[in-house]
Order: sequence, then structure tokens, then C-alpha cells
Amino acid sequence: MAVNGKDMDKSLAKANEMVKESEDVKIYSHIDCDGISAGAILSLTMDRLEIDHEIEFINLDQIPELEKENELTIFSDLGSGQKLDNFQTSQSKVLILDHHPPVRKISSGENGFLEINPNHHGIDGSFQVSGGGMCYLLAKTFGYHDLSWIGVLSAVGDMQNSLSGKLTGINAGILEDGVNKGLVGSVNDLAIYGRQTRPLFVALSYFGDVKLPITNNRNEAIQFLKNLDIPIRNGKKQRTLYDLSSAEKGRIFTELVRMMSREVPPRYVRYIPRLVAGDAYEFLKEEEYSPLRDASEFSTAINACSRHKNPNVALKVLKGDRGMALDEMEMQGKEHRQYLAQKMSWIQEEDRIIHLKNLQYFQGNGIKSEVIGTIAGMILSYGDWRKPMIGFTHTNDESGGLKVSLRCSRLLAFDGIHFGHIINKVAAKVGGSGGGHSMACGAYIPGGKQDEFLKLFDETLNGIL
Ligand SMILES: [Mn+2]
Repeated sequence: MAVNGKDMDKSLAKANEMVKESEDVKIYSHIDCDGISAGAILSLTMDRLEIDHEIEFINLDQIPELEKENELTIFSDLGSGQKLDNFQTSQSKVLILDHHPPVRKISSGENGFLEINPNHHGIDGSFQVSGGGMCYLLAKTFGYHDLSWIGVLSAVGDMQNSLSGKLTGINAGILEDGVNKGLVGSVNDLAIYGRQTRPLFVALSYFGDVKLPITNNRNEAIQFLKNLDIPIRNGKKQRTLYDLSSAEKGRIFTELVRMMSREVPPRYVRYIPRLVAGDAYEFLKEEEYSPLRDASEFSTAINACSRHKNPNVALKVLKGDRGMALDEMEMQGKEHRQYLAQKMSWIQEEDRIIHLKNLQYFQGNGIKSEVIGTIAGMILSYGDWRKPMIGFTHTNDESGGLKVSLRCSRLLAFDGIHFGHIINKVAAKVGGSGGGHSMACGAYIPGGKQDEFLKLFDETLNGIL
């Protein structure tokens, strides 16, 4: 389909009318970083327009009950993939602002049902605009350009910059609004997580994708910095990536590229610079060395809230609360990190990583299904980076089903493997469903189907890996 942003602008103008005409609004948004950010943009927009509204964060498989008393129901960062027959025939108007692959055809907005989705207009919803980005485009029709920073955060939270190392398409336009408002800074930097808050040697020890001597080894990381003549502290303060001069960053870049190039098969070498550097986004109104200052770290803090079913705390912080809500969010982050560390050592101490020919997996029984993906990503650095890591755990409901999560090195994705598509096919063959990104995806499968799933998955990768 041809790119037709103009048609999307027309739809956004219609959405603007729908919102203005409504006196009470119900918002359902996805319970992840993108969805919570989307909810914050909508809620701030409603506040400014003085429209009564209520907001609820839900999973993609939760189709809400129809509440007839609301004049307008908005779905953000979800809705396009859901059957909404009840809503479609109801008296209540419906607005969907989503970027996931749509199941319905493009909507005209007649009968009070308007769905706005970039995929309907030839615009890619995985890399060019997030759910929060779609909500920002609506906020922009009211002139609220200052909410653009939240649109940047949602794109980063949705990993829309993960393959190219920067925001592109509509996301780049949203970033530009943030830069013009003096709210967001964009810098090309080392792609090492923890720019503001992590001591540099700790951040380096978590540097992933390829196993290096510094991986999970802080002493080696300290030695690495010494060899490059980079001090690890500044007086009493441990230096973070944010403190480094560009010359120092340049030395780290060169050395990391050299070390990694030695570790990977020749065909991967050309992808290495993309793993080591990328654009970082900074929120200029936030305090330096706070986790809110860096988009990537902010999104982790929001994820910690959503994964432990505490999205409203993150919502408050996004809407400006830097008091109680921020304290609570920091507490939640701490608990989250403790939980992860505990589960990580349990997997390692019990040697729970099992290797098959083309993949590796662990049975994470007892791990919360919301964090099984995070754990799979972390444990990958203790396994074999050349193969995907798959984690299994039970779902929260009574069905006895399994939640499956997969993470892999970005090198496999750069090489053209899309595990989201693969997991979708394999899950369907065992009576489940799945999908997601090329290097981070998941599925739900019936209990008792784990072995069959693994066998099929392993076979599918023959000749691909
Ligand atoms: Mn999203």
C-alpha cells in the first residue's frame, strides 16, 4: 500500500472532533511502557480540555466489558488486533489509536467507530510509530507539542529504534518536536545501558549480544577501562557513561568493536558497529543522574511498574508527579531488580539451562509470567549467544497453559532471522498463539505441549542458524 499520511491526518482531525464533543471518556490502554505512556498523553490531553475521563490498563487478551454509560471509549496501543464487535454496534463512540497489525479494514469513522492505525496508510507500525506516538499525533491536533517527549519515550519503550539504532519515520518527527521544545536531547553515544545511573564498569559488564571477557565480570571491566586510560571514578563519585568525554567514548568504541569482531563469524562483522553505538535520548528537564533523564532507563522503570501490575504509579510520574509517585516507582524498581537477581541465581545454581542443537531453554516454573522474557534476555549472557534463549513458565490463570518467551542476540536479527514470525508458526502448530519482534517475542501454548514445541522449533531452525 502506498504511504498516505494525508489520509491519516484527516482521520486525526475527525478524532479531534470526536474528543471535543465528548463529556465523559473511558480509556483502555495496553499495560506496557508504550501503552502506559500512551495513556499518559491521552490523560494529560483530557485534563487540559477539561474532559472527565477514566483510564484502565489491560493486557492484549483482555477484551473489556462494554460500559454503555461512556460517551466515548478510546483504545490506545491496543484495539486493532482485538475483536470489538460489542463496541462496534454500541451507542458509545469508539476511537482506536493503535500501531499493531490491524484485523479490520480501514475505517471511515462513520457510525461513531474510528480506528487510526499507521499500517492502514502504508506506514510501518513496528519501527516508525508507537502506540504512544499515535496518541501524541492526536494531542498535537490540539497544539500540545510539549507532550512529544512522552511520544519519544513510548517509541524507545517499544524498542522501535532497536534495529537501526535510532528513531525513524514518524518517530523522528516526534523527536524533532521534542528537540524544538527544548525537552529532548538526541546524541549519538555508546549503546551501553545505564547511561545516567550505572557505574561505567557495571554497565560494561552487562554489555550483551556477544560474550566477551568483560561480560558478567566486573573485574575484567575495570581492567578494560584501565587499559584504555579511563578513570572509573571522579573523586568519590563513580563515573557513568554520561560523564565520559567523547575521546574516552571513542576509545571504548574502537576496543569493543575490535574485541567483538574477533568473537563472531565473519559474516556478522559488518553489524558490530551498530551494536556498539546508537542514538540516545535525554529528557532535559529531568535531573542529571536520575533514571528519568535517559529514555532507555525511564522505560525500564515504567516496565518494572507494569510487570508488577502497578501501572498507575508510572502514570502519575509521567503526568508530572515527582514526589510520592516517584518514590514509589523507585521502590518498585528496586524490588523488581531484587526479584530478577533472585531468579537469575536460582536458574544458574540449579543449572537449568538446557541446550538443544539450535536453541537453549529453561523451565522457569514459579517465575511470574510478566517477567519471563526479561529473565530470558538476562540469562542469555550466561548461555550461548549464537542461539536463541527460550523460557517457559505457567500462565497466571487456571488453564494450566504455558507462557513462552524468546530472546536472542541482535546479531541474529541483523542477519535476517525474525523469531516473532517463527514463534507464531510453531506455536500455532501445537495449538497455541504467538508473535512479536524479531529478537524478542513470545507465545502461549497448551500445558503439556512444551516438548513438542521445542522439537518443532529446533527443527525449524535447521539450516537457518
Ligand atoms: Mn505498543
